[in-house]
Parts: sequence; structure tokens; C-alpha cells
Amino acid sequence: NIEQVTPDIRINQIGYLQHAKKQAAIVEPTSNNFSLINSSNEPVFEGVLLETKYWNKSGEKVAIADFSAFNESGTYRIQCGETISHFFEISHTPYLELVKSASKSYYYNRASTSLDPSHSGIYHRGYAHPDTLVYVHASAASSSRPAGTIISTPYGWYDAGDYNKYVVNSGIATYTLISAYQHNSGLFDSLTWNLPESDNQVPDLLDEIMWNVRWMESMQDPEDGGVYHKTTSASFENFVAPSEATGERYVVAKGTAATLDFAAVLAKSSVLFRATHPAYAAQLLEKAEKAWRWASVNSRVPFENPNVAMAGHPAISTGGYGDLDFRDEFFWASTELYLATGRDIYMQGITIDDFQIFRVPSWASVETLGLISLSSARMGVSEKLNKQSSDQLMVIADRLTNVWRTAPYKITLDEFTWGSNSEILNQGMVLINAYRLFGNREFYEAALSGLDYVLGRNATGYCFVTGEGSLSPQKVHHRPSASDGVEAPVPGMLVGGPNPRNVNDDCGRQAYMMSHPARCYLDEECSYSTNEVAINWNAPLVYMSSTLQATYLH
Ligand code: 9MR
Repeated sequence: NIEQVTPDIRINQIGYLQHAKKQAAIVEPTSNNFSLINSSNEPVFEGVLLETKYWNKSGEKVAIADFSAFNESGTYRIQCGETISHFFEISHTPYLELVKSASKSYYYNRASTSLDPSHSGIYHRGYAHPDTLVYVHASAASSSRPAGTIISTPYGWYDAGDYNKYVVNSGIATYTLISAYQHNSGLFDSLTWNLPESDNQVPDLLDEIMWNVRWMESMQDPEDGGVYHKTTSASFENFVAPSEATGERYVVAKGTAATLDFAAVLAKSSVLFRATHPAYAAQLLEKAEKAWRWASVNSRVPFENPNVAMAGHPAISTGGYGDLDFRDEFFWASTELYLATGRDIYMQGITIDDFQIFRVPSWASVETLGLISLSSARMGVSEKLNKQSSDQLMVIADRLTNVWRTAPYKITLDEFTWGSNSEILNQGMVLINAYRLFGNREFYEAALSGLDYVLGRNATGYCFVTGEGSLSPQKVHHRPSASDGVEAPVPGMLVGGPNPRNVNDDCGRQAYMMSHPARCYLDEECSYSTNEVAINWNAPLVYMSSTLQATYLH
């Protein structure tokens, strides 16, 4: 006698890999046993719940239902006591569609284009943000480009729910997509998701990456090699369609972080395109080295919004992505330049030994991106460097696996900050790379738990990707979704997720479950602190869904 579908059985709402670890979390279970029910309503597997634990981050008692021993493909539900979950899939390829929709979200966020119905269906939209008339803001003036000079910085992706384009955040996002391709090229070479370029013989993911790299290239001052921090309107636009967001556009101040992130991504792109587009690859590398030279001389230029009007130009109040510590950016850029050129000079500055700890990557902490590149490079890295970088990845992976082992939800995340959903996936990116190097099964399982988490095995019951799963965000903080007249949000986007900080000025503190950080999430448009989307958050979703799927298939 099954009473109701309950939100208290937290599953990966998309599904599970057939022969891999398969776990659900059951909140306040009313029985010690659970069963797996097939689509004809027959029980096919019985199990005993693992120990119930209290999680202070969610205020819940949680037990894990482990059905890893059940390996038959099909559609199932989990029953525990009187309650039953939604249907989910067990198969060889549960994440293939997700890889495509998460990747396609970048197309939906392209600037300097229209989206025609044949490629975007109901999400079609008019031409917007040509970015061919962009003012050099007074904060970015130089002798060759005085304030007010008009330049052109087209293409690229809108960063998030807003219409601006930021080099720093593009840096980690593009790196992560490039790595997704490099580590899983066999998978991506066989996938297509109906882009305007789909017929051009280049894999869709590479076409998408190129769309943004072209924009990044335009952000370099050809005179001195320095890179502007962002292409932006003066303030965030209203919640209008892209084509109606017509505020004047500026490039704003050059900075060390933007310039080094640019150098890293262009160097990495030059390696990516060397075989297929050699002339283009050479240009990219030249630009990367030029950026490096600027940063070597301008090694401590932080970015801050110019918050007062200057020389007839407005104050700028859009996203900051400001960072004061550049050691990690230097390490990352020098690593990618070393891998692209083989020149030792790039390894003579900051080295692995200069870091006490390596952190899980985020837009402001990028040293571990260099580590992943070094440890996964097939050529051109000395055995010593390769070992050193692999060992450091192992240290992070061990730390995360320790958290995972005892966590009530069996996940690696226990702190919730802005974009927490991307953090658990970036943890997964480190873990899966450590798994590839060392073959430790627990690293794989801990990485997989991060995907389970964002797809529903979490304290909110949401599958955090739009258009996926049985309960997903509807009112995302995303201007195109809010203004297109279509009820469902643009698909394939990961929202930021639970975040107990920074909520004061969006929907109001009282709207949130402040005392339970893991449940501090709101599916409301006002909630930019928890329900916005962003290119740097979607990228590890692309990385993890493709890598877990591809690692499994091979
Ligand atoms: O993801 C960013 C987060 O780490 C910062 O704490 C926050 C405040 O500076 O900004 C976030 O990035 C936003 C950016 O500044 C503008 N576009 C939307 C981004 C996601 O909210």
C-alpha cells in the first residue's frame, strides 16, 4: 500500500550507470528496508538501509539506500515504508542526453547572434549584442586607445543571468570545456546537438569553444598585450530580452588576473587547435605570450569596478570577479604556456613547491587547473613534474574522499558558498582526474556522488539542471528565460544552488531556510544568490557528465 510519491526519497533523478555505485538518500525513513520496483510495479530488489545519520547542515536524519548490486537496465522507483520515489533509469548511457543539453546551453547563451527556430525551437530569439561598437572606458584608456575609442569585441557567451562578458570567468569556463573535450574526445566526436555549425566537420563542442575564444581574443589590446577585464553595460540591464538590452557597451580596465587567464586559455586553445587549424593555433599562442609579457611587467593590477563616473564615462556596477592574489593565475598561465611552447622559461617562475595546498578550482582559485593540465599531459612534461602534479591531485582527492566516506548524504560537499553546485562538480573534476591517474575506485565513486547530488540526491529534492529530472528549477534568474514568453526555462542550465550567504538583498532573508545551509535554496527569479545560472557552473557539469559517461563506456 503505497501512499504517495514523496520528496523524501532523494534520487539521481536522471538515472544511474548500470554497473556503477547506485545510491539514494532517504530522509526520516519509516522502515529499515527498501525495495526497487520496476515499471510493472513488481519488486525486483530488496535492501537494508545503511545507518541513519543526522546532518546538521540540513537538519535531517538521512539513510542511504544502496542498490549497487542490482544491475539490470530499465526504469525503476524506490519504495521505503509507505513512500515511493519518482521513476528513474538504470542504463549504460544515462548521461548522454545530459551531456548534450548541458553543452547546448552555451549556444543558448551566445552573444552577437540571433537564435533561429531550426536550432533553438521555442527558445528562438532576435539578434542582440553585436558588440561591434564598444567604448574603451576611461578606466581602460591607453595612449593608443584613449577613452572613448570605439573597438569591436563580438561573440562570446553571456556570463550568467546577465548580458555581460567577463574574461576571468570565461577563463575557467573555457578551460573546463576544453578539458572535457580533450579527456573525452571519442565521446564528443560522436555527439551533435544541432548547432548552426553542426555540418562543418568540427565537433560541436569545439565550435562552441571557438565562439568564446574569438571573443576573448578581441579583449587584448594589440598594442601592449594587456587584456580588458570585461565587455559590459554600465549597470545590469532590466529583465528584458537580449535584443532589448541595448545599453552602451564598454571594455573596462585591464588587469593581471584577466590577462593571465587569457594567456592560459589561449595557450591551451593553441594546443587544442594545433593539428586541425595550425595557422590559427599559432596566432593564439602569439597572443598568449604577449599577454604573459604584459602581466610580467604589470604583475599586481587588481580589478575593481570604477565606481564613480570619469571623463564623461559612467560608473560601472556590473559583476566584479575581482581578485587580489595572482600567484595562482601566474602558476596556471605559466603551466599552459610551458605545455604549449615547451620553453623552460615558463617553469622558472612560480612552481608547485610554492603552494602549501592546492584548492578545488573556482574562478578565483585556478592553480589546480594547471595541475590537472600537467598531470594529464601525454607529452612534454618531465617525469618529475608529472609525478609532483599527480601527487598533489591525490592529496586533494584524499581529503575529499574522507569527507565523502562519513557524510550522511555520501557527498564531498560540506560548505555552501555562492555556486555551491559548481563546487561539488569541481571537486568531482579533481577526483575523477585522480582516479584516472591512480585507479582508486573510491575516487571514482566520490566523483560520481557529486553528479548524483546536483541531479537530486541532495537536501532540497531538486534536480538542479533546468529541463531535467522530475523536479527542476522553473524560475531561474536568467534574463533570456524570463523574457522569452516560454514558461519553461532554457534547458540544460545548472543553477548556483544552496548558499546561505549573500541572500540579504535578493529575495529577503526571511524567504530562506537560513539555519540549514544545505537547504538554503529558492526557486524564485529574484534569487540570484541561489537560482542564477553561469558559464563557469555549467562547465563542470559538461565535464563531469561527459567524463563519467565516457569513463564508464571504456
Ligand atoms: O559567481 C560569482 C560569485 O563567486 C561572487 O561571490 C559573486 C559576487 O561578486 O559574483 C558571482 O558572479 C556573478 C557575476 O559577478 C556577474 N554575473 C553573474 C555571476 C553569477 O551570479
